[in-house]
Amino acid sequence: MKPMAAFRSQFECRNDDVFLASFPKTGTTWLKALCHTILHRHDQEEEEEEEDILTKKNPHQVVPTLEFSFLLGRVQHLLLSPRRRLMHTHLPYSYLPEEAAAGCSKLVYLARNPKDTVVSMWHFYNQVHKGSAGPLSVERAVESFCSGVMPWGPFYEHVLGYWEESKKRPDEVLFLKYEELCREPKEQGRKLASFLGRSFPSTTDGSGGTDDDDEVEKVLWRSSFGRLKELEVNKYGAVGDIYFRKGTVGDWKNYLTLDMAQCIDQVTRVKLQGTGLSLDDF
Ligand code: PAP
Repeated sequence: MKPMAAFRSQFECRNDDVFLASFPKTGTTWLKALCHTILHRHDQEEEEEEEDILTKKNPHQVVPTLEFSFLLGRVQHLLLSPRRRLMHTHLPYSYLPEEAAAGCSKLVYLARNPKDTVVSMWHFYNQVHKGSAGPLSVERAVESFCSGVMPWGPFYEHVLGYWEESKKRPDEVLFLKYEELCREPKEQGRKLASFLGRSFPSTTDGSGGTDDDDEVEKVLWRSSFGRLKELEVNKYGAVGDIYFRKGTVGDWKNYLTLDMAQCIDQVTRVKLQGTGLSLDDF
């Protein structure tokens, strides 16, 4: 595929690049909004609410997915940008441009529990193909997921590629989980900011809290599902609201039968055995 080859051969890494990576439907939109907000939170022009670029553009327009940018031939402004570059990819780790994989930049991976990923993917597919071939059944979606026939390849190999790399190079590859971000957003937000070299200053205020809680909370709120979903740009803009469905953990319980859930759990057990990684939904 030409654009992919172009991405792999033409991409030149910079030391301060930030790469985000994720399997589709594991929280990409959230990760993009969060990282952008963390990195730009002190920019003069983005201090004020009305100057927040997320009020004008969907997170996918703010942080491009590189393989799409190459496919559409829209890469020059990004590649030549004088600012610190924040980019995303759905590619498996082994497909990354050599330079990026070799470690000249920061890489953040977001994983999600497989059952919510399938359900989110299934909804998305049916939304996108509404009115065409007829809806995809949830059974077929689960079958496809379990057999590894997915856009960007099999889920487990995708996750494990980045997981292994994060263990080898923890200073350069950060592995996050959607469920942990939901459960302990402040801790995870701090971890992410610190990894990106944009730590929230941490001073204890004597009451067990910290003085910078406001700052963390502001960043989390700006990238939150509730806020983004309600913004005009995401309701009626070019990209639409397709990336904001429920944004919760455990929605699979509303769609998967016990058999389907057990089938996914079984594949998960086999694939993750001995890797030290768990992808539960808590
Ligand atoms: P992509 O990989 O195609 O870009 P991605 O953003 O990963 O899509 O998937 C959308 C999922 O993230 C949706 O999950 P759901 O179907 O289970 O609801 C969407 O609701 C969720 N999502 C989008 N933005 C946020 C956010 N700010 N916080 C939490 N979840 C979010």
